[in-house]
Amino acid sequence: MEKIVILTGAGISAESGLGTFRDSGGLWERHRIEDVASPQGFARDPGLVQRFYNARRAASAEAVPNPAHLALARLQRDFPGEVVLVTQNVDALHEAGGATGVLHMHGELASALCAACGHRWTAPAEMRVAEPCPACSAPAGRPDIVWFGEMPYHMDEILAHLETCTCFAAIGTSGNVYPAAGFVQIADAAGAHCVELNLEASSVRSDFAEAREGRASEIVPLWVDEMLAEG
Ligand code: BV8
Repeated sequence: MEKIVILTGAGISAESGLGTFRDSGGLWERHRIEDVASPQGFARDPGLVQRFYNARRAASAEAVPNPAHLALARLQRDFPGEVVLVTQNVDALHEAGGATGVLHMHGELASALCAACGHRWTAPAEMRVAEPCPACSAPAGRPDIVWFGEMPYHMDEILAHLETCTCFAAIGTSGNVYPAAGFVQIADAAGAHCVELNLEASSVRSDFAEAREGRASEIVPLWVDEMLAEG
C-alpha cells in the first residue's frame, strides 16, 4: 500500500497572502524570533506576543486556500493509497481547501491553550494578556502555538508515518527549523522517494532525490496530477 507523507511550510500559504518567515519582508524581520515565538518572549512581553498572534489570526481568517491547498485535498481524496498531511503552518488553509486529518505540528492560530491546566478552546479573534481560561479561570491563556524550545505536537504519529511511507514531499518550507527539517532523512532511510517542491532550494535540498522549483500554486497541482496518473 502506497503512503505519501507531505510536509508543508509557510511557502504554501504565501500565495494566499500570508507572510512567510524568512522571505524578504517576512514576519521575523519585523520581530526578532526570540521575542515572539518563545516562552521566554511571552513571559517577557505577553502583550507583544498576543498582538503578534492576534494580527496573524486576523490575516489567516481573511485568507483563502490557493490551488496548492486544493490540489493536496484532491490528492487525499482520489489517491488509492494513504495521504498524510503534516504542516508547520498555523493557519487553517489546508482544512479550508478540503484536507482532513491535518497534523499541525507547530499548533494552530484558531486554538487557545491554558498554561495552567492544559485546557484547549477555540481562540477568540483577539487574545488578551492574562486571558482567562474557561475551564480553570486562571489568567493563563496563551496561543496554542509550539514556540522555539517547545516540543512539537503529534511527533510520535508523524515519526511512525515517516518510517512507513513510500513517498515524502516537502512543500514551501526552507528547511531551517527542526525537527521538521530532519523528516526527509527519516523518510529517505525508510526507502521513500523524497521530493522537494519549493520556490528555491531549501537548506536540506541535498537530502531529496527529486526537486521541483516554482510557485506552489503552479507546481503542486501538476505534481498531484502526476501522482494520481501513476495511481
Ligand atoms: C524543539 C511557531 C526540542 C508558530 C515555529 C540547532 C540545530 C538544530 C535545532 C536547533 C538548534 N538550535 C535550536 C534548535 C531547535 C529549534 C530550531 O530548529 N531552531 C532553528 C532556528 C535552528 N527548534 C525548536 O525549538 C523546536 N522544538 O526542538 O524542541 C525539545 C525536545 C524535548 C523537549 C522539549 C523540546 C520547535 C520549532 C517550532 C518553532 N515554532 N513557529 C508560528 O509562529 O507560526 S517555527 C516557524 O518556522 C514556523 O512554524 C514555520 O513553519 C517554521 C519553518 O518556516 P517555513 O515554514 O519553512 O517558512 P520559511 O519562511 O522559513 O520558508 C518558506 C519557504 O517557502 C522558503 O523556502 C521560500 O522559498 C518558499 N516559498 C515562498 N513562497 C513560495 C514558496 N514556495 C513555493 N511557492 C511559493 N509561492
